[in-house]
Amino acid sequence: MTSPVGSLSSLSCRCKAGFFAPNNEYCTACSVGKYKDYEGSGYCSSCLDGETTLDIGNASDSNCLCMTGYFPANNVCQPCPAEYYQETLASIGLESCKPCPLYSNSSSGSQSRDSCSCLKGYEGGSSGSYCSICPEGKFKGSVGMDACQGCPEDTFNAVTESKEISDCKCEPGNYNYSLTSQCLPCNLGSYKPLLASSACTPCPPLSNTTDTKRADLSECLCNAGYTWGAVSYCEDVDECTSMAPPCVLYADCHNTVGAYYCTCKPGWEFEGSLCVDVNECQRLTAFCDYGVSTCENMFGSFNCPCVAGYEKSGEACVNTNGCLNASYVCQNHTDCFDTIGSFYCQCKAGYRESAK
Ligand SMILES: [Ca+2]
Ligand SMILES: [Ca+2]
Repeated sequence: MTSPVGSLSSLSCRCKAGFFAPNNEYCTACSVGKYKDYEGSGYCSSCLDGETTLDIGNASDSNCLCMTGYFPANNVCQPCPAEYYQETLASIGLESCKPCPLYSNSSSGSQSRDSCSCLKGYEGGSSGSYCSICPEGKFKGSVGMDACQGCPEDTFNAVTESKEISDCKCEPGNYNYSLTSQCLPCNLGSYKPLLASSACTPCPPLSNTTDTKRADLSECLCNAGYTWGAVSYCEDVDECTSMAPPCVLYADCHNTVGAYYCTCKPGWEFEGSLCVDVNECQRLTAFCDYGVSTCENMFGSFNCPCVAGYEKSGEACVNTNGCLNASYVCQNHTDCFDTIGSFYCQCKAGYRESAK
Protein backbone atom coordinates (compact mmCIF):
# COMPACT_ATOMS: atom_id res chain seq x y z
CA MET A 1 0.00 0.00 0.00
CA THR A 2 1.35 3.36 -0.88
CA SER A 3 0.30 6.63 0.62
CA PRO A 4 0.96 10.24 -0.27
CA VAL A 5 3.60 11.72 1.90
CA GLY A 6 1.90 13.06 4.93
CA SER A 7 -1.18 11.01 4.71
CA LEU A 8 -3.09 11.10 7.94
CA SER A 9 -4.89 7.86 7.71
CA SER A 10 -4.93 4.57 5.87
CA LEU A 11 -7.88 5.87 3.91
CA SER A 12 -5.46 8.08 2.07
CA CYS A 13 -3.56 5.02 0.86
CA ARG A 14 -4.13 3.67 -2.65
CA CYS A 15 -3.71 0.08 -3.71
CA LYS A 16 -1.04 -0.73 -6.28
CA ALA A 17 -1.91 -2.28 -9.56
CA GLY A 18 -2.75 -5.95 -9.01
CA PHE A 19 -4.26 -5.21 -5.63
CA PHE A 20 -7.56 -3.92 -4.44
CA ALA A 21 -9.08 -3.07 -1.10
CA PRO A 22 -12.25 -4.92 -0.27
CA ASN A 23 -14.36 -2.85 2.14
CA ASN A 24 -11.78 -0.09 1.78
CA GLU A 25 -9.51 -1.81 4.27
CA TYR A 26 -6.28 -3.60 3.52
CA CYS A 27 -5.16 -4.13 -0.02
CA THR A 28 -5.49 -7.65 -1.24
CA ALA A 29 -4.08 -9.29 -4.35
CA CYS A 30 -6.41 -9.81 -7.28
CA SER A 31 -7.38 -13.50 -7.30
CA VAL A 32 -6.51 -15.96 -10.05
CA GLY A 33 -8.33 -15.07 -13.29
CA LYS A 34 -8.41 -11.36 -12.47
CA TYR A 35 -6.16 -8.37 -12.91
CA LYS A 36 -6.02 -4.63 -12.05
CA ASP A 37 -3.86 -2.51 -14.30
CA TYR A 38 -3.94 0.81 -12.46
CA GLU A 39 -3.05 2.19 -9.06
CA GLY A 40 -5.95 3.37 -7.01
CA SER A 41 -9.27 2.28 -5.67
CA GLY A 42 -11.41 -0.02 -7.64
CA TYR A 43 -11.93 -3.68 -8.19
CA CYS A 44 -10.03 -6.27 -10.14
CA SER A 45 -11.33 -7.12 -13.59
CA SER A 46 -11.96 -10.66 -14.80
CA CYS A 47 -10.01 -12.06 -17.69
CA LEU A 48 -12.05 -12.75 -20.82
CA ASP A 49 -14.08 -15.95 -21.17
CA GLY A 50 -11.75 -18.91 -21.54
CA GLU A 51 -8.88 -17.02 -19.92
CA THR A 52 -7.27 -17.20 -16.53
CA THR A 53 -3.99 -16.27 -14.86
CA LEU A 54 -1.14 -18.33 -13.55
CA ASP A 55 -1.25 -16.73 -10.11
CA ILE A 56 -2.74 -13.88 -8.04
CA GLY A 57 -1.95 -10.16 -8.02
CA ASN A 58 -1.79 -9.63 -11.75
CA ALA A 59 -1.40 -6.05 -12.90
CA SER A 60 -2.06 -6.50 -16.60
CA ASP A 61 -4.52 -8.24 -18.84
CA SER A 62 -1.49 -9.59 -20.64
CA ASN A 63 -1.27 -12.00 -17.76
CA CYS A 64 -4.60 -13.44 -18.81
CA LEU A 65 -3.84 -16.63 -20.64
CA CYS A 66 -6.05 -19.17 -22.32
CA MET A 67 -7.30 -21.70 -19.79
CA THR A 68 -6.52 -25.38 -20.10
CA GLY A 69 -8.76 -26.75 -22.83
CA TYR A 70 -8.58 -23.49 -24.79
CA PHE A 71 -6.25 -22.05 -27.37
CA PRO A 72 -5.76 -18.47 -28.59
CA ALA A 73 -7.15 -17.53 -31.98
CA ASN A 74 -7.61 -13.93 -33.16
CA ASN A 75 -6.98 -12.71 -29.60
CA VAL A 76 -9.86 -14.78 -28.30
CA CYS A 77 -9.59 -18.03 -26.44
CA GLN A 78 -11.52 -20.81 -28.13
CA PRO A 79 -12.13 -24.31 -26.81
CA CYS A 80 -10.11 -27.10 -28.36
CA PRO A 81 -12.36 -29.06 -30.71
CA ALA A 82 -13.87 -32.38 -29.82
CA GLU A 83 -11.43 -35.32 -29.93
CA TYR A 84 -8.69 -32.98 -28.69
CA TYR A 85 -7.55 -31.86 -25.29
CA GLN A 86 -5.21 -29.18 -23.95
CA GLU A 87 -3.75 -29.47 -20.48
CA THR A 88 -1.48 -26.43 -20.08
CA LEU A 89 -1.98 -22.73 -19.59
CA ALA A 90 -0.46 -20.31 -22.06
CA SER A 91 -1.13 -22.34 -25.11
CA ILE A 92 0.23 -20.88 -28.27
CA GLY A 93 -2.31 -21.96 -30.85
CA LEU A 94 -4.44 -24.77 -32.22
CA GLU A 95 -1.36 -26.95 -32.37
CA SER A 96 -1.29 -26.99 -28.59
CA CYS A 97 -4.57 -28.93 -28.67
CA LYS A 98 -3.50 -32.57 -28.66
CA PRO A 99 -5.50 -35.33 -30.34
CA CYS A 100 -7.05 -37.96 -28.12
CA PRO A 101 -5.38 -41.40 -28.31
CA LEU A 102 -6.50 -43.86 -30.97
CA TYR A 103 -10.10 -45.09 -30.60
CA SER A 104 -11.07 -42.35 -28.10
CA ASN A 105 -12.77 -39.00 -28.27
CA SER A 106 -13.59 -36.04 -26.03
CA SER A 107 -15.95 -33.09 -25.91
CA SER A 108 -14.72 -29.66 -26.97
CA GLY A 109 -12.70 -27.76 -24.37
CA SER A 110 -11.31 -30.90 -22.76
CA GLN A 111 -8.54 -30.15 -20.31
CA SER A 112 -6.69 -33.43 -20.03
CA ARG A 113 -6.15 -36.71 -21.72
CA ASP A 114 -8.35 -38.27 -19.05
CA SER A 115 -11.25 -36.51 -20.79
CA CYS A 116 -10.68 -38.77 -23.78
CA SER A 117 -13.05 -41.74 -23.55
CA CYS A 118 -12.85 -44.99 -25.46
CA LEU A 119 -15.38 -45.25 -28.29
CA LYS A 120 -18.12 -47.86 -28.35
CA GLY A 121 -16.52 -51.19 -29.17
CA TYR A 122 -13.28 -50.27 -27.40
CA GLU A 123 -12.15 -50.63 -23.81
CA GLY A 124 -9.60 -48.73 -21.79
CA GLY A 125 -6.48 -49.84 -20.04
CA SER A 126 -5.86 -53.28 -21.46
CA SER A 127 -2.85 -54.47 -23.46
CA GLY A 128 -0.89 -51.28 -22.93
CA SER A 129 -2.93 -49.16 -25.29
CA TYR A 130 -5.11 -46.29 -24.16
CA CYS A 131 -8.06 -47.94 -25.89
CA SER A 132 -8.20 -51.50 -27.23
CA ILE A 133 -10.60 -53.21 -29.61
CA CYS A 134 -13.22 -55.42 -28.00
CA PRO A 135 -12.18 -58.97 -29.01
CA GLU A 136 -14.50 -61.65 -30.37
CA GLY A 137 -17.05 -62.74 -27.80
CA LYS A 138 -17.26 -59.27 -26.21
CA PHE A 139 -18.96 -55.97 -26.88
CA LYS A 140 -19.19 -52.48 -25.43
CA GLY A 141 -22.18 -50.30 -26.12
CA SER A 142 -21.10 -47.17 -24.25
CA VAL A 143 -18.39 -44.54 -24.53
CA GLY A 144 -15.96 -44.70 -21.62
CA MET A 145 -12.97 -46.44 -20.14
CA ASP A 146 -14.84 -49.45 -18.81
CA ALA A 147 -14.11 -52.96 -20.05
CA CYS A 148 -15.86 -54.76 -22.87
CA GLN A 149 -18.63 -57.07 -21.67
CA GLY A 150 -18.73 -60.76 -22.46
CA CYS A 151 -21.59 -62.09 -24.54
CA PRO A 152 -24.34 -63.76 -22.48
CA GLU A 153 -24.19 -67.48 -21.75
CA ASP A 154 -24.31 -69.74 -24.80
CA THR A 155 -23.81 -66.83 -27.16
CA PHE A 156 -20.81 -65.53 -29.03
CA ASN A 157 -19.98 -62.88 -31.58
CA ALA A 158 -17.47 -63.64 -34.25
CA VAL A 159 -16.63 -59.99 -34.82
CA THR A 160 -14.28 -57.61 -33.11
CA GLU A 161 -15.12 -54.02 -32.24
CA SER A 162 -18.70 -55.01 -31.42
CA LYS A 163 -20.91 -52.21 -30.11
CA GLU A 164 -24.14 -54.17 -29.67
CA ILE A 165 -25.25 -57.08 -27.56
CA SER A 166 -27.28 -58.08 -30.60
CA ASP A 167 -24.02 -59.12 -32.27
CA CYS A 168 -23.95 -61.99 -29.77
CA LYS A 169 -25.55 -64.94 -31.54
CA CYS A 170 -26.53 -68.33 -30.20
CA GLU A 171 -23.54 -70.64 -30.28
CA PRO A 172 -23.66 -73.80 -32.41
CA GLY A 173 -25.91 -76.33 -30.71
CA ASN A 174 -28.17 -73.61 -29.35
CA TYR A 175 -31.13 -71.81 -30.84
CA ASN A 176 -32.97 -68.63 -30.06
CA TYR A 177 -36.23 -69.17 -28.24
CA SER A 178 -38.33 -66.26 -29.43
CA LEU A 179 -40.45 -65.86 -26.30
CA THR A 180 -37.50 -65.23 -24.01
CA SER A 181 -34.74 -64.24 -26.44
CA GLN A 182 -32.57 -66.77 -24.64
CA CYS A 183 -30.44 -69.34 -26.33
CA LEU A 184 -31.64 -72.84 -25.59
CA PRO A 185 -29.96 -76.14 -26.45
CA CYS A 186 -31.16 -77.87 -29.60
CA ASN A 187 -33.65 -80.61 -28.72
CA LEU A 188 -32.94 -84.29 -29.18
CA GLY A 189 -33.06 -85.15 -32.85
CA SER A 190 -31.84 -81.79 -34.09
CA TYR A 191 -28.59 -79.89 -34.52
CA LYS A 192 -27.32 -76.41 -35.40
CA PRO A 193 -23.86 -75.86 -36.87
CA LEU A 194 -24.02 -72.10 -37.24
CA LEU A 195 -23.21 -69.24 -34.93
CA ALA A 196 -26.58 -67.60 -35.42
CA SER A 197 -29.85 -67.00 -33.65
CA SER A 198 -31.65 -69.36 -35.98
CA ALA A 199 -33.56 -72.59 -35.47
CA CYS A 200 -32.08 -76.05 -35.10
CA THR A 201 -32.25 -78.42 -38.08
CA PRO A 202 -34.05 -81.73 -37.63
CA CYS A 203 -31.93 -84.83 -38.13
CA PRO A 204 -32.54 -86.70 -41.42
CA PRO A 205 -35.27 -89.37 -41.38
CA LEU A 206 -34.48 -92.51 -39.35
CA SER A 207 -31.70 -90.80 -37.39
CA ASN A 208 -31.48 -89.20 -33.98
CA THR A 209 -29.03 -87.62 -31.57
CA THR A 210 -28.00 -89.12 -28.26
CA ASP A 211 -28.04 -85.78 -26.49
CA THR A 212 -29.29 -82.22 -26.74
CA LYS A 213 -27.17 -79.23 -27.78
CA ARG A 214 -25.67 -80.95 -30.80
CA ALA A 215 -23.89 -78.81 -33.38
CA ASP A 216 -23.15 -81.13 -36.26
CA LEU A 217 -25.03 -83.33 -38.69
CA SER A 218 -22.60 -86.14 -37.92
CA GLU A 219 -24.17 -86.37 -34.47
CA CYS A 220 -27.41 -87.57 -36.06
CA LEU A 221 -26.94 -91.33 -35.67
CA CYS A 222 -28.99 -93.84 -37.64
CA ASN A 223 -31.64 -95.67 -35.65
CA ALA A 224 -31.07 -99.33 -34.81
CA GLY A 225 -31.43 -101.45 -37.93
CA TYR A 226 -30.29 -98.64 -40.23
CA THR A 227 -26.91 -97.49 -41.36
CA TRP A 228 -25.47 -94.53 -43.16
CA GLY A 229 -26.15 -95.05 -46.85
CA ALA A 230 -25.16 -93.82 -50.25
CA VAL A 231 -28.65 -92.89 -51.37
CA SER A 232 -30.40 -91.95 -48.16
CA TYR A 233 -28.81 -90.68 -44.99
CA CYS A 234 -29.97 -93.84 -43.24
CA GLU A 235 -30.76 -97.08 -45.07
CA ASP A 236 -31.87 -100.53 -43.96
CA VAL A 237 -29.15 -102.88 -42.80
CA ASP A 238 -29.44 -106.32 -44.48
CA GLU A 239 -28.54 -108.25 -41.36
CA CYS A 240 -28.80 -111.56 -43.25
CA THR A 241 -25.84 -110.73 -45.51
CA SER A 242 -23.75 -109.06 -42.84
CA MET A 243 -20.49 -110.59 -41.80
CA ALA A 244 -21.82 -112.34 -38.73
CA PRO A 245 -24.94 -114.40 -39.46
CA PRO A 246 -27.52 -113.22 -36.95
CA CYS A 247 -29.50 -116.47 -36.78
CA VAL A 248 -28.59 -119.73 -35.04
CA LEU A 249 -27.63 -122.96 -36.80
CA TYR A 250 -30.45 -124.61 -38.79
CA ALA A 251 -32.31 -121.29 -39.06
CA ASP A 252 -33.12 -119.09 -42.05
CA CYS A 253 -32.67 -115.30 -41.90
CA HIS A 254 -35.29 -112.94 -43.31
CA ASN A 255 -34.41 -109.29 -43.79
CA THR A 256 -37.05 -106.60 -43.24
CA VAL A 257 -36.85 -102.81 -43.41
CA GLY A 258 -35.31 -101.74 -40.16
CA ALA A 259 -35.09 -105.27 -38.73
CA TYR A 260 -34.86 -108.99 -39.55
CA TYR A 261 -36.20 -112.22 -38.16
CA CYS A 262 -35.17 -115.87 -38.02
CA THR A 263 -37.15 -119.03 -38.69
CA CYS A 264 -36.04 -122.63 -38.20
CA LYS A 265 -35.49 -124.52 -41.42
CA PRO A 266 -38.14 -127.11 -42.40
CA GLY A 267 -37.84 -130.12 -40.11
CA TRP A 268 -36.45 -127.98 -37.28
CA GLU A 269 -38.21 -126.03 -34.58
CA PHE A 270 -37.27 -123.54 -31.88
CA GLU A 271 -36.49 -124.86 -28.46
CA GLY A 272 -35.54 -121.72 -26.58
CA SER A 273 -33.27 -119.83 -28.91
CA LEU A 274 -31.96 -122.91 -30.71
CA CYS A 275 -33.36 -124.84 -33.64
CA VAL A 276 -33.72 -128.54 -32.82
CA ASP A 277 -34.85 -131.47 -34.96
CA VAL A 278 -38.54 -132.29 -35.10
CA ASN A 279 -39.15 -135.97 -34.37
CA GLU A 280 -41.81 -136.47 -37.00
CA CYS A 281 -42.22 -140.15 -36.09
CA GLN A 282 -43.06 -139.36 -32.47
CA ARG A 283 -45.17 -136.40 -33.48
CA LEU A 284 -47.08 -138.57 -35.98
CA THR A 285 -46.65 -135.97 -38.61
CA ALA A 286 -44.69 -138.35 -40.81
CA PHE A 287 -47.16 -139.93 -43.18
CA CYS A 288 -45.41 -143.18 -43.82
CA ASP A 289 -47.40 -146.09 -45.29
CA TYR A 290 -47.29 -148.11 -42.12
CA GLY A 291 -48.44 -151.40 -43.75
CA VAL A 292 -45.29 -151.64 -45.82
CA SER A 293 -42.93 -149.16 -44.21
CA THR A 294 -41.78 -147.90 -40.83
CA CYS A 295 -40.85 -144.40 -39.67
CA GLU A 296 -37.25 -143.43 -39.08
CA ASN A 297 -36.43 -140.02 -37.60
CA MET A 298 -33.51 -138.11 -39.14
CA PHE A 299 -31.89 -134.75 -38.40
CA GLY A 300 -34.08 -132.21 -40.14
CA SER A 301 -36.32 -134.83 -41.76
CA PHE A 302 -37.56 -138.39 -41.51
CA ASN A 303 -37.51 -141.53 -43.60
CA CYS A 304 -40.02 -144.28 -44.34
CA PRO A 305 -37.92 -147.43 -44.94
CA CYS A 306 -39.78 -150.37 -46.45
CA VAL A 307 -40.40 -153.47 -44.32
CA ALA A 308 -38.71 -156.74 -45.36
CA GLY A 309 -39.90 -158.02 -48.72
CA TYR A 310 -40.73 -154.55 -50.00
CA GLU A 311 -38.62 -152.04 -51.79
CA LYS A 312 -38.83 -148.40 -52.73
CA SER A 313 -40.43 -147.46 -55.97
CA GLY A 314 -40.40 -143.73 -55.88
CA GLU A 315 -41.96 -142.79 -52.55
CA ALA A 316 -43.95 -145.99 -52.30
CA CYS A 317 -42.93 -149.42 -51.03
CA VAL A 318 -43.75 -152.20 -53.44
CA ASN A 319 -43.46 -155.92 -53.13
CA THR A 320 -39.98 -157.18 -54.03
CA ASN A 321 -40.07 -159.84 -56.74
CA GLY A 322 -38.18 -162.43 -54.76
CA CYS A 323 -37.69 -164.53 -57.85
CA LEU A 324 -35.74 -161.77 -59.60
CA ASN A 325 -33.35 -161.28 -56.74
CA ALA A 326 -33.14 -164.88 -55.60
CA SER A 327 -33.56 -166.92 -58.75
CA TYR A 328 -30.23 -168.55 -58.12
CA VAL A 329 -31.69 -170.00 -54.92
CA CYS A 330 -34.07 -172.22 -56.89
CA GLN A 331 -32.25 -175.26 -58.17
CA ASN A 332 -32.38 -176.67 -61.68
CA HIS A 333 -35.72 -177.91 -62.85
CA THR A 334 -37.64 -175.77 -60.45
CA ASP A 335 -39.86 -172.80 -61.01
CA CYS A 336 -39.75 -169.75 -58.77
CA PHE A 337 -43.00 -168.39 -57.43
CA ASP A 338 -43.11 -164.93 -55.90
CA THR A 339 -45.09 -164.26 -52.73
CA ILE A 340 -45.77 -161.08 -50.72
CA GLY A 341 -42.44 -160.57 -49.07
CA SER A 342 -40.87 -163.86 -50.17
CA PHE A 343 -40.79 -166.59 -52.85
CA TYR A 344 -40.73 -170.34 -53.15
CA CYS A 345 -39.32 -172.89 -55.58
CA GLN A 346 -41.38 -175.71 -57.02
CA CYS A 347 -40.25 -178.61 -59.19
CA LYS A 348 -41.15 -178.26 -62.76
CA ALA A 349 -43.73 -180.66 -64.10
CA GLY A 350 -42.26 -184.18 -64.41
CA TYR A 351 -39.79 -183.67 -61.57
CA ARG A 352 -39.96 -184.48 -57.93
CA GLU A 353 -38.18 -183.01 -55.03
CA SER A 354 -35.18 -185.00 -54.25
CA ALA A 355 -34.26 -185.97 -50.74
CA LYS A 356 -32.33 -183.25 -48.88
CA1 LIG B 1 -33.02 -105.11 -42.13
CA1 LIG C 1 -36.58 -135.33 -37.93
